[in-house]
Amino acid sequence: MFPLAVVIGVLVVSMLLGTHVQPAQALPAHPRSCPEGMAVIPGGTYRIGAGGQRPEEGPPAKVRLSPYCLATHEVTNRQFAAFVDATGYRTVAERPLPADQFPDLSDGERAPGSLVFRPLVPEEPVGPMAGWQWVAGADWRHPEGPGSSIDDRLDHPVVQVAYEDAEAYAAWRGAGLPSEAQWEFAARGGLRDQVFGWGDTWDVNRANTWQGPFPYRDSADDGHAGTAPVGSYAPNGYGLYDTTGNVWEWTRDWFAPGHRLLADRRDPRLDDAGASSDPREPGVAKHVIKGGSFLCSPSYCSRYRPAAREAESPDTGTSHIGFRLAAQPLNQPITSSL
Ligand SMILES: [Ca+2]
Ligand SMILES: [Ca+2]
Repeated sequence: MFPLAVVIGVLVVSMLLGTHVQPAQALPAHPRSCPEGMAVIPGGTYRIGAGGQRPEEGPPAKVRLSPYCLATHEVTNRQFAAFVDATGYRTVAERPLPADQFPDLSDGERAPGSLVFRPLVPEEPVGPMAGWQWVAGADWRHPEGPGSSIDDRLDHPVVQVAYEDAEAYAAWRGAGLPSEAQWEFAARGGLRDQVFGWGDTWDVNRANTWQGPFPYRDSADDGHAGTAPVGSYAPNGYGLYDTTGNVWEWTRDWFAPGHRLLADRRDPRLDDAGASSDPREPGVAKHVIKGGSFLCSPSYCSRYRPAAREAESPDTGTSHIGFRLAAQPLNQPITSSL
């Protein structure tokens, strides 16, 4: 122990010199900050995935993340419209299929369009498409096809965007898309190994999902059938909205069953399309989507859990997939995956 007089002497000298005694764990000189509309996600070590749920989610694997920024909201129709107005960008769903790649299709079959969900009528059998159908003329401005509109949905998440559409928007904003590991860590909201983004108990009022018999009738007990305006439900512990439900969200990772390829790595991501595999459709490289949507019900998919994941073809826009942006902290050296 130092004599009290010596300690006091050091403090006095420090004050005279305009300095102060540093605590053992000094705070960063410049606290991390993020671009407007994004939250600081502190990073750390966690277990991605879950055991005892669906086979593609497990077993859990330890990964480590550097700090990063993630948008607090899904990208809205209003934001995507500003991008299209500024750049003239045409989404994948607005382009006809190229004749040289699809020579066996008629002009009508190559017409622009996208996948749209429509509830089945009572007694209608649930086929493999479970209510999904290809609709010519469906695109981000007409999410359910000709006659539908986003005029009263400008603050809803944009949908009918393929992966390259999400990438193009992100590049225009000077941002990127999150890796699966980043997306899941953020969706957990600071909790560890819990089932939902707020704890272990399901709460229908915490997110926009589906209630009632899927794919027949959504009773909308949560207040919304179809998409909801972003931010309609309580945020998670990191201030992120709609990481549970509303619309699925693209991540930059290619899909492979389980997390073996990410295990024990720092800022892991699966960038190799050749490593992608979906047992249901071998040979087709797909991206990971996360968070579930307004179509997820406890009886049918439950994929609104942070650990849940789905594989989606990058050229597929649908009426329940959107995205959110990620970025590096503004005043940090570039160390991680964005
Ligand atoms: Ca709902
Ligand atoms: Ca979402």
